[in-house]
Amino acid sequence: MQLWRVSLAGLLAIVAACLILAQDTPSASGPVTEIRMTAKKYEFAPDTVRVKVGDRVKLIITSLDHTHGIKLEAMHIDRKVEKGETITVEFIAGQPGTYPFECSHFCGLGHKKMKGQVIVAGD
Ligand SMILES: [Cu+2]
Repeated sequence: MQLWRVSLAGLLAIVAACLILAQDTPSASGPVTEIRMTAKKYEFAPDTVRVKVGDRVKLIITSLDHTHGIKLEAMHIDRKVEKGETITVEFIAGQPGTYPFECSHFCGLGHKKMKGQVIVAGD
């Protein structure tokens, strides 16, 4: 009987710990938002991506004409997209705000203008 109580207490402690951990990362179980995007000289299409706080965002990016890159600094993303290839980058929309991204691989005269933004809306 005593042993049963000890193990029950242990079980409750584990459950409590799991709940606390789960609260720390509520967004990890949020819905996945998939957004397809193309990159070409000198634009991302769409160039504005709207998501909600807590979304797990999957950007599926295809480069149509040249090697480009996507640098989304706030999410610690900087990836190259080779011509004709498709990459997937994922992040969790943790905080409301507007987060700019840009092409991070020199692609020509308009490279500096090749930009976009992720807008994370609050509840
Ligand atoms: Cu570029």
